[in-house]
Amino acid sequence: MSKTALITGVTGQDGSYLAELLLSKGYRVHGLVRRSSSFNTERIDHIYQGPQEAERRLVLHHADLSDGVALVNLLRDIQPDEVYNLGAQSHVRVSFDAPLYTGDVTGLSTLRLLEAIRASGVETRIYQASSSEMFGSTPPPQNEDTPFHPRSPYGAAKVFAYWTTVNYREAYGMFAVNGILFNHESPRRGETFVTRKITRAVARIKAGLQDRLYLGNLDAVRDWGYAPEYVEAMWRMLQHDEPTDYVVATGVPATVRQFMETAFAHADLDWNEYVRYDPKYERPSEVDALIGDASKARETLGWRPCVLVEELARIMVDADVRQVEDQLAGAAVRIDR
Ligand code: NDP
Ligand code: GDR
Repeated sequence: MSKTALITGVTGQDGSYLAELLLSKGYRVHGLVRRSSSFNTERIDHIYQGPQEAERRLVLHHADLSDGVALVNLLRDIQPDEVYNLGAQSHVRVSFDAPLYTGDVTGLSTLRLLEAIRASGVETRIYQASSSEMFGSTPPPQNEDTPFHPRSPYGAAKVFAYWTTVNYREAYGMFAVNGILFNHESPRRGETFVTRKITRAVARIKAGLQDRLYLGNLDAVRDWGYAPEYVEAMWRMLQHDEPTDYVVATGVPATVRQFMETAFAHADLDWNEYVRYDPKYERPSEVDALIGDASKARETLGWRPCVLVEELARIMVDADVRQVEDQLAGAAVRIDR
């Protein structure tokens, strides 16, 4: 019997890779999509199956994480074996501008989902997308025993969601796990996160479409991994016998400046000519350094990262260069007509 999974945040970077992974394993995948006035399914269009298709294995449902009743109904109808809670307002800088909204969607929604599981009576395992941002100002290396000290409304909301998940495991015996994932990127990364902002700008500068890139703090240290490998870790957590929490990281530190240098160098560009500082991109309180120790995931789940930060930067630049070339070719065809 094939398994059934529900993914919240299926239209996001991780949701799209996870949906691909689960489909490749024979799952029937249900995705929660929030209503938008414009299309928001670009990352999953290539695996989309319309309602008319027979044997549909990817089914999308309109719902919002703020709507607890919709979550109960959805769970009762779908009866998933596994739930992956990836939906969130996931931008740290934006969480300072929209703190209450972030607290609601990123924090309280995890509680809504856990309560919806109880209310619907569904027997399911649940993965919570926890974050290295919870460690905040606690110095690296960070592992599962490192104390949390969040530095943003986003980080604080994720701490609430983390402890709520632990509590439902302890109080109700739910198979509920936290994956504490460090930054992970890909060509599908949202365009306003710093890696993608940089690689997209490199591609556009190379094509003559842009001549400036404005950034904030270049000294922040992050541990950047490759998103397709990280969704594999999520899946492994739910296949293990025991529900417990795991750090997922490469253990390799790099500053924003180093990522930027690698990306520009890969396109034979000198970043000094193009990059300028704008304080607008600073945060009221910054997370200086995140470097993960993923020994537990390696030893318990057999999970290991392959793509490290320099290769990651090159993969992302190459993908953005191809995307800009395709856009320009498309525009040329339209002009020809
Ligand atoms: P994205 O921002 O790419 O995706 C977030 C998803 O959540 C999108 O599908 C978005 O929908 C959806 N969403 C936002 N608000 C709501 C809402 N009110 N109701 C329903 N869905 C909503 O994030 P990532 O894929 O990068 O990350 C996945 C999860 O992992 C997030 O929870 C994030 O906080 C967490 N995380 C991410 C890390 C990373 O480095 N990428 C590291 C650690 C944790 P829409 O497409 O319409 O915007
Ligand atoms: P982060 O990712 O905050 O780590 O959260 P982001 O890419 O936004 O920032 C990384 C670092 O780069 C610095 N920075 C800039 N950031 C952005 N976005 N734009 C800029 O112009 C810029 N200039 C410098 C930031 O100050 C920061 O230090 C990501 C998200 O995916 C979260 O959802 C996730 O939980 C964490 O990673 C782990």
